[in-house]
Amino acid sequence: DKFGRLLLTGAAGGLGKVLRDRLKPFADVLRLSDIAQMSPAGRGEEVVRCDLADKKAVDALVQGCEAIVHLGGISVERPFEEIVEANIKGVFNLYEAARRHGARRVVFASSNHVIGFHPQGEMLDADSPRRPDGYYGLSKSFGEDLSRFYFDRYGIETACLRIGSSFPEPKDRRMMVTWLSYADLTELVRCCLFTPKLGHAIVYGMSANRTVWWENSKAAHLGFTPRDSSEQFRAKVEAQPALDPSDPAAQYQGGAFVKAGPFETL
Ligand code: NAI
Ligand code: 15L
Repeated sequence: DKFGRLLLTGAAGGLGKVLRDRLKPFADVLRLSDIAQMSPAGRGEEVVRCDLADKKAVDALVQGCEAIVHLGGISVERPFEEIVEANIKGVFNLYEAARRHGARRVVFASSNHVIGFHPQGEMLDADSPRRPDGYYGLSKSFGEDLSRFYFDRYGIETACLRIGSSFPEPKDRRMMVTWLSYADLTELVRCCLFTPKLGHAIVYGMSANRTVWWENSKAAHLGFTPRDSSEQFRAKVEAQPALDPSDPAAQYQGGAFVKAGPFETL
């Protein structure tokens, strides 16, 4: 299975750099895009620098692509005025371009921050109510709803990946639960790109960690089985001092995001 041309947005970012090599086998041509500078195009690559908030540029970016892995956007809590450009207008521009040019499938990097205000320890699934923990989480929640609309109205399939914490290693106790290894991330994206019938799916992105707060039974059709576990890092993580249990960062699934801001932008 291979696409003719696959688009990867956010290619200059942490996960974009990881997936740049790992998605290569899935397409004849991998088109890479970001607002930031990327390393020059290698064999089988195209590099297009563009701002997701620029509708015309995004329209041209998507033309010719059969599928999209959408990682581009602001990835942390920021003032609404910034989030609205990159994440809200950005995801709208992307789906409009997909509709206009006939791209059939999107893997959308949503986030655990759409459910960040659920208490730690509570088990959630795809149908649990969303409780975004900030403007960033709200923008991902919008992206999930927007992609649902483009599926219902136009049949564009999307997997919304509610990624936990995808870094080389978990950095704290919370990430022992939310960690998603790069290998498991790659396998999750592969499953979403190639499952015969994707539909519109919500799937949590975490490795096979000893403790988890999310379950993916409603996304079983993807055939995703994580292989890694954060357990190998436990001694290192637990050598750090624990947060005060009254700290909201220790109480809610979104961790420190729940206490970011407010931002004074007036
Ligand atoms: P990152 O911040 O390293 O990468 C995001 C990329 O998007 C950056 O290279 C940035 O330049 C680009 N970008 C920002 N604004 C843009 C704009 N207006 N137009 C075009 N490009 C723009 O983030 P990371 O960690 O690589 O995450 C990738 C995606 O996955 C993001 O959408 C993030 O929200 C999501 N995610 C990541 C998690 C993680 O643990 N790494 C967890 C949950 C979600
Ligand atoms: C996210 O959504 C962020 O993009 C990432 O930088 C991490 O902070 C992650 O969530 C997390 O919750 O650990």
